[in-house]
Amino acid sequence: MENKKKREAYYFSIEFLIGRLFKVNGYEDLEDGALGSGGLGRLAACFLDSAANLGLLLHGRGIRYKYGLFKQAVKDGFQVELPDIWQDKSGGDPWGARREDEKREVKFADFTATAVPYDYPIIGENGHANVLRFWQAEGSAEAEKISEYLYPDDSADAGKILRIRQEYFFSAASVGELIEGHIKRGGKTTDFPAAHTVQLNDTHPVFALAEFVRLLTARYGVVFADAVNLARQTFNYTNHTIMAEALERWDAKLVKRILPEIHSVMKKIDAYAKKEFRRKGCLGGDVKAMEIYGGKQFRMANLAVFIGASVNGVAKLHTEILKAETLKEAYKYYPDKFNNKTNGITHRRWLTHCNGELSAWIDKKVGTAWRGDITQIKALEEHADAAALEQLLAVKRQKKAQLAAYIKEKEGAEINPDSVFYIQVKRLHEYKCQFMAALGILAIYDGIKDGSIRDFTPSAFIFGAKAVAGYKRAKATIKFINEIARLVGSDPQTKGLLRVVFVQNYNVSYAERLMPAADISLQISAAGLEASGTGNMKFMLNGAVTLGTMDGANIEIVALAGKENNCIFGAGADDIRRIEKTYDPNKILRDDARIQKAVSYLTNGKLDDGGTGYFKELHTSLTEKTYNAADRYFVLYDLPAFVEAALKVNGDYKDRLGFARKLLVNIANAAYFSSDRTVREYAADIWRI
Ligand code: 26Q
Repeated sequence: MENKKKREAYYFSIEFLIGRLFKVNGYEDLEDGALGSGGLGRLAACFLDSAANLGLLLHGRGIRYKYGLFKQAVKDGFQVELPDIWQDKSGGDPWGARREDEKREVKFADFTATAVPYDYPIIGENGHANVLRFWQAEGSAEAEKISEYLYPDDSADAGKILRIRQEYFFSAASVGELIEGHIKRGGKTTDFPAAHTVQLNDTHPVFALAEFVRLLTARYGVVFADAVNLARQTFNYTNHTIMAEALERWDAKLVKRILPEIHSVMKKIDAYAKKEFRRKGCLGGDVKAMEIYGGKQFRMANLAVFIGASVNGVAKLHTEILKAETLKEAYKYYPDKFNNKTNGITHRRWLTHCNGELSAWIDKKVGTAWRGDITQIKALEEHADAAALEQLLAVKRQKKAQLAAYIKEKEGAEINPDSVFYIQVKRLHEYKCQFMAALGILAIYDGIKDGSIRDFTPSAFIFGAKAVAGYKRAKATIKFINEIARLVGSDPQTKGLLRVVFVQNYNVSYAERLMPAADISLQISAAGLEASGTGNMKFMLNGAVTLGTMDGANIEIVALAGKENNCIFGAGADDIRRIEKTYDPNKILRDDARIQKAVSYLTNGKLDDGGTGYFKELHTSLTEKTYNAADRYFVLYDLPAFVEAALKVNGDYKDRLGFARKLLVNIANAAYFSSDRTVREYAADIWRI
């Protein structure tokens, strides 16, 4: 086999949450590159950083959105969405290099869009440079719409069509670029996989598979089965969620209307897959579960699993759930594809860059080698003497004071830097259970007032989260938290003890200030639903106790840093499976007076939702079956344990050095969660670069 070029890896992602990529003189007030909504997009950015620093050839491909994720303001406690015009701050986009010479056409049935690349260099500290390429759609007003917004509202057909166009647009531009470049350099179609491998970040770029087959058969004369085989040696798929509503399915009718050739290629792949299933002795229900096309819809995850050489989850538990539940039929017939790649974060951004004080302290204790090789941070464990722990507490105090000053300036809210900082920052979603934290705070508030909670160390609960614009319960939760902030902050009995702050416009730059300042990291998802979490890792690395459920990477965090140095509570994924059929939140409400009291704030008139009906809606979500089961995310089930755990860590905090030791052990054991480790694993096991 001819193999002149080393194999290079490409990361196709609909999101890249870069943040402030380049903090260089003169550009300090550059806006965040918020071309993403959360963990999946930030993971892509961390991977690029790690690959560049490890000298691995990993390039990114995505969309150059005109507007990033909306900017969030909070008015009267309600989220308001404002456009994020990231390119226009401080003189446009100084880092993207427009590549006229590399532009290409992407054809839809009704029009053709021009895909113009903007290249961003991703440079490691060693000078190794990879390229992140964002495609911008041009050529007509309808073409330009394609790269206007991240996640346009897809509740109606017009929005769905736009989403399909976006996904196909960047996938097809990238696949076309790679194949054409390969042939131009004298490569043969048959040795394409020896020179390229592609990681599909969730299902959003999965049209790339169909486009690859389409292009090879239609343009390069490859026979269909060979094209499928080449695709199967090239592409790999990462799953980031088991939530049914996020597993993409596209209406075949819509696909046919705007991408007729892709429609027929995907149908052909489905027929080809079904033949293979039959050869493997797979029948009936198993075929239905794995099928790509059932007559009405295309199931993108099934397409990705059938073609992908590798299928991975992003934390151990998540991968186990994929194998046992979500994709169990595929696991039965294709067990070798499945593997786990526990997520990671780049310590360069999430420690060195965002926490200079802690980094300098680590240098003093163990030397500076950890900056290049994060595994060396483990040596910190030998520095748990009282003097060292006092220094660590002083650093934490400093980061808390800095955050408090910033919050005062940005939000106008006062936080005592000597209080315990509980922080929960992440996308607002019911499964992430911000609502439970809010109810828990109300239970603590009541407990302080009625005297049942004594010796409570003053605490601040800090939240940051964006809610998808059309997600009513998420927006209601933001208002609820803000009302609780008002209630506990204006009550003379509690205001010195309890403080609640919801920070506006949580983004990467805010995260860089929040992660170093937490004492306690809230990771309280309903077990089994948070694929991994990566915020949990950032808090750990900056020295915080995880107050969390046995979910996602929390499980691996406590396995490494010890349950005794963190605080785990609530139902596990197996508990939830056991109770889910018979779970009755109304029974919990009837039987537990404290919970009943906390929940009553939704309806007792002490909190005001401004006549929106939001709080009634939240109450309904707990007590009535709607589009979901009553309390679908087991908030009331876990709430008593959450309150108890939150009070337990509050008590632990009183033992200053004991608490500092927990922080230290967490930091010392965080190296495993470096994306350097994760990217090395992808490179060795999947990409073979
Ligand atoms: C799907 C269909 C229609 C519209 C939008 C979507 C959609 C958009 C974004 C589905 C999912 C996302 C984002 C998912 C995400 O960020 N997942 C997170 O990925 C992290 C990195 O692996 C994990 O750590 C988190 O646990 C997971 O929630």
